Amino acid sequence: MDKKGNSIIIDAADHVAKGGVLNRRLFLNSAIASTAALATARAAFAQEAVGEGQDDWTLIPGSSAELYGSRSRFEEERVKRRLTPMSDEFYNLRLTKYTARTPLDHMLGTITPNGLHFERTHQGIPDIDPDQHFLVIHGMVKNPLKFDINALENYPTVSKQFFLECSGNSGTLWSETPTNESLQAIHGLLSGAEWTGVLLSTLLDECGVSKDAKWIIAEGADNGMMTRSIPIDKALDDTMIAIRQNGERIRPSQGYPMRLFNPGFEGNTSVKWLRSLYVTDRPVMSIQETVKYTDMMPDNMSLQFTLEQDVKSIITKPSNAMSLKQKGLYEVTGLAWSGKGRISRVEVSADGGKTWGDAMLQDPILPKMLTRFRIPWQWYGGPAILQSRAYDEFGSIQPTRNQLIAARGRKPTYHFHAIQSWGVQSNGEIKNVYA
Ligand SMILES: Nc1nc2c(c(=O)[nH]1)N[C@H]1C(S)=C(S)[C@@H](COP(=O)(O)O)O[C@H]1N2
Ligand SMILES: [Mo]
Repeated sequence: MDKKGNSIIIDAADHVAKGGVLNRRLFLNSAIASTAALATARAAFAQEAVGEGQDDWTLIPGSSAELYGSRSRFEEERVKRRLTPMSDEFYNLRLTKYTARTPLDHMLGTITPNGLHFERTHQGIPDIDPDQHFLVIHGMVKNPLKFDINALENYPTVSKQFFLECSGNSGTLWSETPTNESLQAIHGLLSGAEWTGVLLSTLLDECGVSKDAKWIIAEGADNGMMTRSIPIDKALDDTMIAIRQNGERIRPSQGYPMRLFNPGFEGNTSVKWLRSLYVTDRPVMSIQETVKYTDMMPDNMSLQFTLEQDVKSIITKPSNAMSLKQKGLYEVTGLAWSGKGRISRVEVSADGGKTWGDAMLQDPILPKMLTRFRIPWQWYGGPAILQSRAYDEFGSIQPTRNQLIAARGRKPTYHFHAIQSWGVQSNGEIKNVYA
């Protein structure tokens, strides 16, 4: 039914997969779009009630302008990062203190506001005075160089949108039983932003890198002195020294005043509070690339330097952050991304992966950035299993959880990128399930 009570006829031909998955173009019909909006609303308001019983803000002048804008106090209450840890075998208490997860259920586009960007530090956030912080580039170079933030701001900069994902994101889905934690807790180590910085290739060019150089060792100025080895090919490609995030200087939690940013790579390699880049012919084999951030295979051998994030997608709405209040039309929407490049296709299933329909991809579709997808779905009121499956332009396909486990076993804790399932119950409740 639409708002005026007329029934909306959905053609049999508009069903593109079983379980109510509909043609993505149906939302171009405004009657259908508004019906879906109505079904998704948490509470249905009768139209005549609008305007009644609310304060009238038109009667007095509003507050004065601020030197630095802040959120509505109501949003401060409602939209927050999540600090609590995952309560399962893969996570320990240290994550509570040093981890904040993005509220993906509140994101509608692809850019994460700076105050909601996820945050992961191993040893806390240093309080760095930018006048006392320098980055040195040394090792196998002709002229070692030293930069402060002001020097970097005077170089030609590039601004590009990229996702950042901790390779531990969604790691709880490796476990035997499906967790009851929220969308935000499971997948919230993921954000998207416009990063501005100086391409590392520009600085390396000025330093005169030896032709025998193969790796660059990046080190942070935090208490943990995060150290990672970056292949020279990546360093000469799109790696940047990021100094701004969505237009403003990057936040202390994101690496103020400067961080390494490796587009598409696991978050850990994007070393924050960057102070040293040491050019060399071999990787340093730091704790972060030996004990941690390696993927143990079924034969107990570990994959090392699995740097590129795999093709992946998640449904952010509906998710277990909400329950469905009534039968009818819904919009299924979510995010897809690949560390290799652009997303080329996303499919959605409502029957646990037996049949699939193509979702609409929202422009712009940028390489190594989140892409939003959407598709109409009719909920008949019975059980349903919602899934999304992403493809990238290089032909990589997001695997099912069973395929991923068949290939990699259950020992890895990082790089979980398989299809995730939201189990819709008959009463409208939604749970994370294994299908
Ligand atoms: N110096 C330093 N860099 C660091 C870390 C750290 O603890 N210290 N954490 C890494 C990890 S594990 C991740 S996932 C990303 C998180 O970046 P964000 O906090 O800006 O989202 O930063 C990486 N860079
Ligand atoms: Mo991470």
